Amino acid sequence: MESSSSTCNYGDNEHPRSIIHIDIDCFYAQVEMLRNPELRTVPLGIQQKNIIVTSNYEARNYGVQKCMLVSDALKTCPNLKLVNGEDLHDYRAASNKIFELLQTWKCPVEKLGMDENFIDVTKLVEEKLKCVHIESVTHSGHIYNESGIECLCGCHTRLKVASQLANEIRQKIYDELGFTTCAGIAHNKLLAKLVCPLHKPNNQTTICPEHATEFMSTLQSVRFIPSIGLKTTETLISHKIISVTDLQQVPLDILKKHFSSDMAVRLKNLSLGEDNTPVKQTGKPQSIGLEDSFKTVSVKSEVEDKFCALLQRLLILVREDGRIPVSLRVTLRKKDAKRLSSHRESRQCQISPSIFIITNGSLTVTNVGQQKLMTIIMRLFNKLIDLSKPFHLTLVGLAFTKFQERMTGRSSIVNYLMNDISVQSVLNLQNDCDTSASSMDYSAASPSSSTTTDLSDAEVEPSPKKPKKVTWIAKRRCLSKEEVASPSKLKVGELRLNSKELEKVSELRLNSRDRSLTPRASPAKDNLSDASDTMKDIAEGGNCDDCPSYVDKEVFNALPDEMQQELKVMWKNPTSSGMTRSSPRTMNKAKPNTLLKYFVPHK
Ligand code: DGT
Ligand code: MG
Repeated sequence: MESSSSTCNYGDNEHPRSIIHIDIDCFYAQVEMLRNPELRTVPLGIQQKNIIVTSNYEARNYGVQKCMLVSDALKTCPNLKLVNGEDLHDYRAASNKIFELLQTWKCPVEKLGMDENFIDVTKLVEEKLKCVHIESVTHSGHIYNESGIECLCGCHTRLKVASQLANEIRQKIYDELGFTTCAGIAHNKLLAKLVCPLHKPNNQTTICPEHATEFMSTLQSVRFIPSIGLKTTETLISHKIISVTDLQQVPLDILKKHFSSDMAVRLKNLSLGEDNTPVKQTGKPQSIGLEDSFKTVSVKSEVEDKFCALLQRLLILVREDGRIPVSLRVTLRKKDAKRLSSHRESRQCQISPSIFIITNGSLTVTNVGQQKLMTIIMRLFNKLIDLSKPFHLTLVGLAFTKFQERMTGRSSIVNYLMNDISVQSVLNLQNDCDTSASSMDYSAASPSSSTTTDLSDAEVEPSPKKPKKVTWIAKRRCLSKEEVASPSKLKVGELRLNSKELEKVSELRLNSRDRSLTPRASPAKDNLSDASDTMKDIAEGGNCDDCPSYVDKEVFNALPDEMQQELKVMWKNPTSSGMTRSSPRTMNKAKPNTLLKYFVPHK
């Protein structure tokens, strides 16, 4: 459950936000029907093990339900066509495509599971309202309990516009990807999600704030409130708070006896349909993993086969993700025959990024690289299992848990040039022209994924020993050879520099930072000669006579002409650009996030 600290505070009677919740109809079934159109007209069930995890609406008409046993489903609908849905790859790919499409509205999008997304269209609604006559705005789709007095804050009109947007979004998902969807539209996430399935399939429902309490009271169990989990439900039930109406009616003081004060308030608010949690833009996952469960495996060679199969599938996911992994985790579930129980154990270690090669913008691993990974996996396995004794496993898992992030740190120029990012993108260097250097580059591994490392990388792979500076030199050499750097998942349209320029700028900047930290040594002394030549080549193209003294000329010269001109104008007219020449530090304070700041030498 969200803590109250992560909520936005709005005035009591104001409903400023417009939130859309979108859910794909019979998701796995639609993926299968898109793959094989013959399935569209027959009752279809998606099977995992002996369970129907979903079915198309044709099958639902016969009474086939989610989580039915396959045997029961076939009794209910003898002509049910079954498709195995245990390989989630295509479902994940479809889910990612939908998420990517939703980004095109430039609003915060929060992914919830595989087929649900929240979109905060508040700003878009405001913009739309500037160009339309309020009287001409109508609702699209269904409205929950239409009668209602116009709210003074104007939310009815905003929700009408949001419903039009929801319709537009759903239409685009259908036109471009072929999926029908449902949508819920409300002033908060809770209500948007809850009204979404009211008119299934392929439809949408809007609810206005004045109906929130009444709508919530229609929920039979507190468990139906999305952020109330099993444990909270149990506690509530143990105190005879079963339905949402019970929760609405119980005095807050009583709730506070059983829950923390924050939690009690949150529960009370939820029961009344109040929810201030923001739509948080979803980023890339911190780890990418797969697991395989089975009855029992007790032979090492069988375990190896399982890992090998898992690795093949995992490498496909990593390729699609685009980031270069630098850490690998192995998980086992061990069965304890004596205690009739099982438990999980994991070990992880760093891996060399040089195992991964980027060819034509796509991440690949050679056969030799795969063998290396298998060696690492089996070494981790040996750490987890004492092979001198019998073992019984019921699950093996593999996950890449840390990724190399390049040029996405706080001071990266990417951050200065993108408007609305939460930076998760990676600029893929063409590191296939170099192995030694990139294998050293652990320095920029994602800080967010600093999970504990059970084994030191030295036990599995040699740890990086070369100094950072050498790494950068080798990388730059690589660039100058290839002249390519492809931004795989970066929204290039949002950058003013192209990827090649960004690479150059960032490398030059980092290099100059290196040099500013260490007094310039003679090339012969620190092996910088190649690097200096390359720097000179790049620097020769531009002209920075008008730059202030603190500006790194090489960085400046690597910028596109128009940006150079823009900066020169700003330097010439410091007052109009809101800066003074007094010192770079003052400049920093005067304009905290301007391009100019980028030129302040790092201490
Ligand atoms: P809908 O939204 O009611 O039209 O139908 P679905 O199939 O989209 O259902 P939803 O949105 O609850 O779940 C999305 C997908 O997730 C669904 O197509 C299959 C999978 N799924 C749902 N429930 C379960 C479950 O209990 N177990 C497993 N393994 N997968 C599930
Ligand atoms: Mg769905």
